Amino acid sequence: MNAYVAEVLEQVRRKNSDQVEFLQAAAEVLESVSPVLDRHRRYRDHAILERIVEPDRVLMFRVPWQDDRNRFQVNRGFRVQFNNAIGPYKGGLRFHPSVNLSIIKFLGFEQIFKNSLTTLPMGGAKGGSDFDPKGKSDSEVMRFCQSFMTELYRHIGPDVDVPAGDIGVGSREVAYLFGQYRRIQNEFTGTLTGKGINWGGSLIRPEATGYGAVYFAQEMLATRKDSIEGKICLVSGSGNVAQYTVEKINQLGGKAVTLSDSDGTIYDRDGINAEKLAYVIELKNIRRGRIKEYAERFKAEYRPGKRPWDIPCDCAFPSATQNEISGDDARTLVKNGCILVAEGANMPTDPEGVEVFLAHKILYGPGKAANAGGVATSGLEMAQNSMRLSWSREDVDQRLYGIMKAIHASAYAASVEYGQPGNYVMGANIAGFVKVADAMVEQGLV
Ligand code: NDP
Ligand code: 2IT
Repeated sequence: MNAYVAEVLEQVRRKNSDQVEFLQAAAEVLESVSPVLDRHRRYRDHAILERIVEPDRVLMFRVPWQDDRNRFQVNRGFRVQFNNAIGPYKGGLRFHPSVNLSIIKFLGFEQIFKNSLTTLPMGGAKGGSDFDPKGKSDSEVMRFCQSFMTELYRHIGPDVDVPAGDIGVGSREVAYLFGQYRRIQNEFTGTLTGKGINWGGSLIRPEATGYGAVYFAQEMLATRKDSIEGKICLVSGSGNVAQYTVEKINQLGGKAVTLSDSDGTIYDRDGINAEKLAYVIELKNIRRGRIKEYAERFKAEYRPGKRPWDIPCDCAFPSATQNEISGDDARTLVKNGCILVAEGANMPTDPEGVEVFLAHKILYGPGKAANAGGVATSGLEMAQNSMRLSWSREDVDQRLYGIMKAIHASAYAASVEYGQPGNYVMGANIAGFVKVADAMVEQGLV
């Protein structure tokens, strides 16, 4: 490894020793860009690595709210504005009990390079709370969102920082957050993305991350003159990303056979067709039920407490959460014939698992490339809001498809340029990094 990279990585480890997820993400990116630092002295002279690993600012705040029994509750809110060298801060909000500073920093750090890859002008940020929307009434979620925004509003804006959804933050939460922002600021601007279609949202944004992940998979398969048609696919999670991943797999002639949630996995050998997917969308987004009910409804197999990875497949689309594929899971996938992994989730494969996929030279699309379609379409929502226009489904889908092709092409080109053709981990990290690093060099020491 390049000596400068090793030195900065050591500093990062020393300064953030308790931030396991952030260290994992930082180590992967820094190790990947090591050959770039060997070739280009200017990044060291401009202290790019020291600067890029330190967020511009970290906001942490109290979120007090009242539950339906009038009891006072307090959660912790976060917004990490990591880097705005190429555009306003942009990234989702995650509401999940596991949320802490390490998780928000890892997500914000990844977002810098992902957003750079999209070809659109967006910087990197992430936020959220340890609030758990599960089991809460709509009124409780509304009061929580209003309280969260009562602090966050002063730090965001259409040219400053544009939040969106992530785990636990879907159309309902974005709507409550936007309503409160609009009220406090007395302005109607595109300060959040993922908005409702009738009030500034973009068509295809709900579908974008899942569709994009499958488009990215198609691009990887095309390098081997193959396609998704006829492929057996495992999908984890059953939320926003998983749902539209299944829809696009079906549209392109593949067969999705699993979905999961934190309680277990359903395995439907006949495939999760459009009708069954409509049931899942209603179950998860309206009734807010558990995936187990699918097994009862359609006589599919339910595997309590298990993830999908030991089921034989051609392709895997992890779409739940970080570190959901271990080294052992990766070995099992490869042994069972899996030839492609496209990450809908952020950092779903742990470092040992990544090594397994790279060693076996399977088509492995890391999250910051494969799931960039979501934030890219958020960028398209921002563009439409600025113009006060809205584009058709076909138009947005076409642009999304073009962006996923461009991300694939630039990641592939960087992997070739640095001597490891088809290593998309290296390629995506380098392509995403160089654009931001050059902007930082050009803009001076800030
Ligand atoms: P949702 O909240 O809609 O769905 C999340 C799904 O993952 C649920 O099925 C949930 O199960 C499961 N899940 C969440 N946490 C865990 C956990 N700790 N263990 C097991 N299962 C878990 O979120 P999204 O679909 O939006 O996000 C899924 C992933 O995709 C995340 O990694 C997110 O960062 C990433 N992503 C999302 C984008 C977007 O546009 N939404 C864009 C790019 C990436 P349960 O209901 O039991 O919690
Ligand atoms: O991880 C991600 O890229 C997202 N959750 C989407 C962020 C966004 O701003 O649309």
